[in-house]
Parts: sequence; C-alpha cells; structure tokens
Amino acid sequence: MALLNYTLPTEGLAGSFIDGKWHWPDSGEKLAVENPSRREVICEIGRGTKTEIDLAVAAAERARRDWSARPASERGAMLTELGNRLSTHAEEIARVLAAESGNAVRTQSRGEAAGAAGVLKYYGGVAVEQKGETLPLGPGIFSYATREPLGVVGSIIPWNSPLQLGAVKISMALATGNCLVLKPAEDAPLAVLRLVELAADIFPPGVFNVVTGLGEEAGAALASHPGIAKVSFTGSSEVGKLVAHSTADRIANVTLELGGKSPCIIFPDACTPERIDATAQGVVNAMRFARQGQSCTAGSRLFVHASVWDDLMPRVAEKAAAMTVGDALDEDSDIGAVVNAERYDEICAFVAEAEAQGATFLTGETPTTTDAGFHPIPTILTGLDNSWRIAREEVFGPVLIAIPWKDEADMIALANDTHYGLAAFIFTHDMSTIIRMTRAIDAGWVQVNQGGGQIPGMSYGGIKQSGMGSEYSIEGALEAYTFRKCVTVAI
Ligand code: TXE
Repeated sequence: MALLNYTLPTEGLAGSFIDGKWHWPDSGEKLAVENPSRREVICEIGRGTKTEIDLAVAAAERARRDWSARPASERGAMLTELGNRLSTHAEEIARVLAAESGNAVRTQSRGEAAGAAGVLKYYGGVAVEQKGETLPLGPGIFSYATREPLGVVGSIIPWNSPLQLGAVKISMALATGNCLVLKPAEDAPLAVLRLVELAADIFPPGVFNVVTGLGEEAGAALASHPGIAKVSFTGSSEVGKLVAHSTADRIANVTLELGGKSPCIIFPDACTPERIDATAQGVVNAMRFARQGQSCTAGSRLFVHASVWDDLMPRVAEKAAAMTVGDALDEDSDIGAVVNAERYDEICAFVAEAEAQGATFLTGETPTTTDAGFHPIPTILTGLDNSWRIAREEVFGPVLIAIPWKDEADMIALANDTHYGLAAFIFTHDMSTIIRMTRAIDAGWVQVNQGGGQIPGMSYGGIKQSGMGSEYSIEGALEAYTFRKCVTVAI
C-alpha cells in the first residue's frame, strides 16, 4: 500500500517481526491505525497476543548467546548502520510518524526522525564502552568484574514519541548485548515498523523482534513473561505500576519512564526588556505546545513571580494563541492532533472541570469533542488551586496552568507538591539562584533558560512516581541493562 510515500511490509497490513521474518497472527485479527488529524484509517496491524509474544521470546532466547558473544564494536556498527539508514529515509518516516501520531511534520516529526537516528548512532559509537572493573587484592589473588547482558529484554513504548523511544529501547538493549522483544503502541506502530524493515537484514534473526497488539494483551503478556529478564516501559504511571507488579512477581529487572507534572519557574531577572521575549518563548517550548502538550517532560505548571506577571503572561498567551493548529502533514501547522478520541476527550474533561471550578482562561477555551481531527487549542488557565485535579494530574494536552508567586519557599513547596519528579524548568540568569533552585526542586532533569528535548549522552529519567532508571546515556544502559559478573582468581 502506497501510504504517504511509504510502503508497508504487506499490502495495507503490518504484522509482527519475529525471528527475522514478518508474521501475521494465527487468529488473523487486526487493529486499525487511524490518522488523528483526519480520522481516517491508514493501515491495519496484526493483533498479536501471548502466542506471538511466546514465539518472539523463544526466538530472542535462541539468539542471545551468539549475540552477546560478539564484539561490542560489531554490535555497535550494526546500530550505526541502522542510524544511517534511518537518516537516509528520515523524510519518508517523518511523514508516517506525523500521519499516525498527529505530531506536526514540520515542528515535531522531522526532528523526531533525526533525533531517533542520532540515538542509534550514539549507542552505536559507545557500545564499546561496556567496560568492567578490577580490584587490587594483593599478589596471590586477582579479582575483576565484567558487565554482562541480562538476557532477553521486553520493551513497551507509547505513541507520543514512538520512533525516538523505539530507537532508545532498541539501542540500549542491543548495544549492551541483550536481545529484544519490542511492543509498540497500538495507536502509532507504523514508523517503528518501517524502522524494523530497515533493520531486517542488519541484525541476525531473533536479536530484534517486534510484536504489534494491544497493551492489555500483547503488552501484559510481555511484561509477565518468565523468559523476559528485564522490562523497560515508557507510558502511564497506572500501567507502569502494573508492569512493576508483574516484574516483582518474578524478581525481574525493570526500568520505568512514566508521567510528569513539571514546574516551570520564572524569576524577575528573566523578564528584563532584553530577555522577556526569549523567556516567553522558553515557556512555550517547555510546555511542549507544539507537541499538543503530549510530552512527559512538559513544563505544565508555570510559577511566575508576581512582579513580572503582568509583563510576561500576555506575551506567553500571545505566542501560544498565535500557533497554527492543523493537519499534522500540513507544513503550515505548528500543532497537529492529539493521538485518539479517548485522550482528546480527557483533555476536554480536564479543562471543563477547571472552568467549572472557577479557573480563568488567559488564552484558549474548553475544547469540544469533534467529528473532524482531534485538534486541541493551546490553553492557559489561572486562578486555580493546587488541590484541583488539573493541577495534580498529567493532562497530556496543550494546557498550561499559571500560578503567581511571591515567597520563594512557598513556591518551592508548591512546585514539589506533586507525586511526579521528571523535569523542571527555571528561568533566571543569577548563578546563585540557579544552584539554589536546582538543589531545591525534585526532578531528574532541570533545564535553565530553555525548554529543549532529550540529548543522547545525557542521562534522562525521573524520581518519585515518574519512574526509575535512566535512558539516553551509556551509563544508564550499563546500570539498567547489564549486571556485574564478579570473578576472583587465586594466582
Ligand atoms: O498510556 P498506556 P495511554 C500518560 C499520559 C496519558 C496517559 C494514558 O498522561 O494521557 O498516560 O496514555 C501499553 N500491560 N502517558 O493510555 O496505556 C500500551 O499498549 C503492558 C505518559 O496511551 O500506559 C502502550 O504500548 N502494557 C507517557 C504503552 O503501554 C500495556 C507516554 C503506553 O500505554 C498495558 C504515554 C498493560 N496492562 C502516556 N496497558 C510518557 N511517559 O511519556 C497498556 N500498555
């Protein structure tokens, strides 16, 4: 099927990739993948279940000893090759990504395709850094430790950055000598499947398997599979807890990258006439308005010093309101569509509830459910209480709540009054304030005077209910995907 300059493995259908071959579920059952900008079905994927997970885990198990015995440089070269192929096909894959996820092609999907290639190339390069340790115990004895792969890894990814997260999970597992069974999100599996096509003749059969299907079927079967030594999950805190329970039942290793409710904190010195425009833009970037707010790091709680509120907030509201919302494949769109009806309706419900509780709109309005695409409007709310649901739960939509502050200690207490701890954004140019605030805020990643994306090489992960373990760096991969095998030799 020619789809947006993109050809799927099978005519209009895409199955799983197991043991180096495309596989259609024996049940023949399918799931439709919809373009959320247009509400039209663009492809059908196989509804894989425990049967496919069992086949994939068995294939990975057969492949893993040979794979882990290969030189790290060889494994790294394969990841680099996949990264190069992704770069060559980046435009085509970015369009698939925009069509299935709703992330606008110009502002988001092209950057994600480039970022995913960058992740593969980074891990391709650092795979050789899987170094061990030695212990000087004296003349009669020598001790060392090697970093060994855990075995077969099961990775489950969501739909908000499917290609980038697919690249992260593939890279971290394979660079460290593990084999992988990956389950993409049912809403946005196609860019990942295209990546699989590119990878098909690079990796030996069984090293890298993908099973498409529903979370509660294929996902749950993967997380609870006794042959899976480690589960790496990115998604909601709710499902993250289910995954953690299933791994606890068999004492398997787990990495969780869950939600966030990140504070974005503005100090007066970031709002001088020369700086205020960059600060307003930084707030818009940190909030991830261009990603429909569907980012776990989104700086969705804005704390603005009361002395600069009247100067800054109109600028932030103006920038948000000026963003063009439209079809994700339209080059004019800054903002695309929310991934599906359920997520869209949830955003509508959050905003309607806050409005009923008395919140004021600085821009935006309560969205209404639509038969056209799921296009949300950038919305900024104020006049609310930290106990409200909109202030406590992850909205995962372009909805920013703004709170004025005067006393720093009170503001810090509010900023930390959340069960999440993924990211924080601080806007100030005073070094003492930067150091004081980065120490005070509970977050895995603090950005100062910017609202950028993840960087290969820099560990990324949260604390509290935002998860455990870190990704994007070789250090994170070694900690989370290997164990130390210690050896003591009497000489
Ligand atoms: O996520 P789910 P949903 C948050 C965000 C969003 C909310 C719900 O707040 O509004 O979660 O999104 C698979 N066992 N984030 O419902 O269900 C599922 O198939 C094993 C933040 O889409 O967690 C998909 O592959 N797997 C987040 C993946 O889990 C299961 C990104 C994520 O889906 C499963 C996404 C089960 N029982 C949502 N149930 C982030 N950290 O960025 C589902 N899955």
